Order: sequence, then structure tokens, then C-alpha cells
Amino acid sequence: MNTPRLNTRQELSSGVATPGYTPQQHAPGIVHIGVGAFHKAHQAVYTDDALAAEGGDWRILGVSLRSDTAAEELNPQDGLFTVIERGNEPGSARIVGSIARVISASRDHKSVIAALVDPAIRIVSLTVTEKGYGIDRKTGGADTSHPAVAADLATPDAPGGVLGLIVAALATRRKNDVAPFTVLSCDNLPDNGAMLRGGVIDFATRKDPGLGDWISRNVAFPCSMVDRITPARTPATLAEATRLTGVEDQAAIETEPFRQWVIEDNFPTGRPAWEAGGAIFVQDVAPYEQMKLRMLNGTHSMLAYAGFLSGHRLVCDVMADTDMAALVRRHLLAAAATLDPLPGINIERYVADILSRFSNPNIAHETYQIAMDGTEKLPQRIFEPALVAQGQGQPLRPYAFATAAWMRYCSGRTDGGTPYALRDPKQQEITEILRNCAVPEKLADRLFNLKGLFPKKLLSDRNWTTQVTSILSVITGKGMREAVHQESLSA
Ligand code: CS2
Repeated sequence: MNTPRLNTRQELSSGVATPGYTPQQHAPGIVHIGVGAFHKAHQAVYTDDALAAEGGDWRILGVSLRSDTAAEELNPQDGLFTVIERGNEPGSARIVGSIARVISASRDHKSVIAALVDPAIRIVSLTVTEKGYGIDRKTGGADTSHPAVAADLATPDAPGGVLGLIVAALATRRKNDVAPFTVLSCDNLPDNGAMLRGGVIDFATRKDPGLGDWISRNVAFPCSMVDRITPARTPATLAEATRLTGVEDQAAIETEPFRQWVIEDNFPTGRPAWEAGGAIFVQDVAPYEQMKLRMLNGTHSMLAYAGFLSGHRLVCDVMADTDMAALVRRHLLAAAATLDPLPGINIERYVADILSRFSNPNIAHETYQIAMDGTEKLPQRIFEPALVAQGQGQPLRPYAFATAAWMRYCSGRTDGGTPYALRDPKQQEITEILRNCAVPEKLADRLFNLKGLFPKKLLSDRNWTTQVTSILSVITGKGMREAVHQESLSA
């Protein structure tokens, strides 16, 4: 007999948590761009909790800019999906009902625009990854070399990228005298709201300075810090969902029990009661964001490059390697030392929590997944805390090691010679500059010169460049495993 597919009419196995409200009775109030596993494990769960606690018309209309997968998986299931939490206890399943529907921009562009200009939509939130925004981090304006930005500037009436869509929708709302929506970035970027605000205003001003000015005076862009480790889904996730719920769920995801969301409380047109799910509302998100980016994400990137090249497929395998675990701890402590104390946060506890989250053996989080998009991630995760450490006279070694591990990773071959794809927006440039370059000093030099990547203050510090180059020469000479071992002796 065929297993029935999850939808609002299907009976589920006992013990499965279902929405504490009737999803169809709540209209959408949020458009979310980027309906990937992370959104489903994070904002969708908080919204589910908010709807159960306080109701309101706050369901989510998902928008996928590039792929049809989310729409194909979720729409036949009335937007429902299973979240499997995997901690140290056996996994538990929960059905989330906060997503009403997903619109695929490539198939139904009209509906995307209609949703964004609908007065009922009061929040547009985003998880589009670091590279999805098309904002130049140096100037803070629109990055005209970004393909979606360039295309949208050329044909602003048919926007397909983040900046183009938001600006076109805000222009229409302004014309129709409809209050603007609040724009909420949920990606791992410092000052994500302020950054997006800068990009949107610059993009709008290029088109119409009056619009840029109106946006700067009327649209809120709160910052937020998001955290929940969510591995890419595998066929095992779907099989486990069926085992736990008794139905087939093509949209199931798995994640860790931990979750955190710190949000700047700036929602002029209202918001769901996300605090019901544990979200914390503050005036200034920056210190929380710095803590998370430098400690959790910075250490993640370091362990991804060194771990992947040491032959570890999963983060929990990295943590079971005592040499690597020593470097993980060293990196966390070094990053912690760059932060000011934060009321309500016990930093030793935060370190211990991260170590235990990374060691979770029931989460199949791949080092290769984290290694992706290094040029987009290293500036805020590694270089920024390195600059603080430099200014405060703290050791630069942990950041130099992370950087050298990334440089070695850029060569695109394991120590055994197996090639892998870099998966980085600068992949082509990196591959070209590294062609026929086996000498570590040259390799480091060429990557140091990658346009716009390294801060000048680091490049002009010989202590920094020499450490990176010498670590890289140990890695290339002796292999990653041995280099990690040597490094761990002084950790
Ligand atoms: C990871 C993050 O892939 C990565 O770069 O560092 O996705 C990390 O798992 C999340 O930020 C955790 O909240």
C-alpha cells in the first residue's frame, strides 16, 4: 500500500506535535524570500509558535527566486512540513503550519509582485545567503557586477533579484498609497538590516532619487541574529519523517534542538509574537551578531576547511578528532576575547554550548556544506575579529591558521589528489590565479591580492602575512592532518 502524503486532511501517528491553531484560518502577513531548510527550521518554527500563542494573520507566503523545488514540495502538502529535532535523545517530529504557500518566481513572477504589493503583507523577510543580496560590502551600495543587480538595473520593470524586487514593490506601494512593509534580513551578515537598507536605498536612488529618499524615511530594516544548525536534507531525513509521522513528507527537514533569534524591535506595521517561540527583542543586535559570527560561524569555517582536508565528512567527526577539537576550542576562545561582555550572556556557557552542538552525533552536518562561499563568509567571520585582535595586541595565530586552511582549500584538490568543486562566487577568478601555482608563498600572495577580499590593515601587517604563509607551507608540505597535529601542540 502506498504511504499517503502529508496534507491538512491526513491522520498522523500519535505523539507527533501538530500546529496549535488551524492554519487555514490565518491569512498571510509575511512574504519570505528564500524558502530553504534554514528558513523552515527557524523563522517558520518561531512563526508557528507565535500563531499558536497569539494568532493573527501572520502566515508566510514563501518565494523562491531560483528553484521550483520548495513550491513542488510544499504546495501539494498545503504548506505543511515535518521538522525533525535531533539532539541526544531519539528524534522527535513536529508539523509546522505557518507556511501558506510557496511561489516560484521563475514560473509565476506575477504572483510574486502581487504578493509584495498586497497591503495585507506587512513584513518581507529574507534568507538568501551572503551572496544573494548583491550589495557591495565596501561601498554599501548595490553591487553592479552582481548578475541579478545588473539585470534588474537594465530592466527594472521585470525584477528578479532581491534589490530589484524590493524596490519595485516599494515603488508601487508608495504610488498606491499603501504603507511599506518592514524588511527583515535573516542572513549571517553583520548589521544585516542596515546593510540591506543601504543596498535598497542605493538601488532605488539610481532609478528615482525621490523614491530613495522616501524609502530612507519610511521603511524599517531591523537587524537580526539567527542561529540553528540545519544540515542539508538527505533521503534519510524523508525516511525518518515517514517513520515518525506515518505519512510521506517531501518537504521534511532535520535540525538540532537549539535555536536562537535576537531581533531589533523595529516593526512599525506590526509583527507576530515571535517571543512566544523564544525570540529576544533588543534595541541593538550588533553585539549578539558579532558574538555569533565570530565564535560559531568563524569556528565553523575554520573547522570546515581544516576538517574537510583532514578527511572528515561531518562536523561531529571533526569534533571526535582530538587535534581538531583542540583547534576548535582555541578558535572559540580567541574569538570570545575580541568581544565586549554582553549582559545576560555567560560566555563560558556559550563556548560549552557550541562545543556540544558541534559534537551532536545525530546531526549529519557536512564540512563541505560549510566550506561553500568562503570569500563571502571569511570577511565577517575571520578577518573582522583578526583586526580587533590586531588592535588589541592579541594573538593572530588562530585566524592565520583558518586563513591558511581556506587558502589550501582553494586549490580544489585533497591531499590524496581528488578534485572537488570550490562552490564560491569567486571560483573562476581563484582557479585562474592559482593555475600552475604550487609554491605556498606564491599561492598565499596571489590570494592575498584577490580583489576586495582582505582588509588593507591585515595585508600591511608582516606578522600576519608571515604567519599565514608559514602555516600554509606546513599544510602543503606535510598534508592537512599533520599540520593540524603540529598546530594543536601549541593550541
Ligand atoms: C554555517 C552556518 O554553513 C555555514 O556557513 O556556519 O550555516 C551555521 O550552521 C548557522 O549559521 C548556524 O546558525
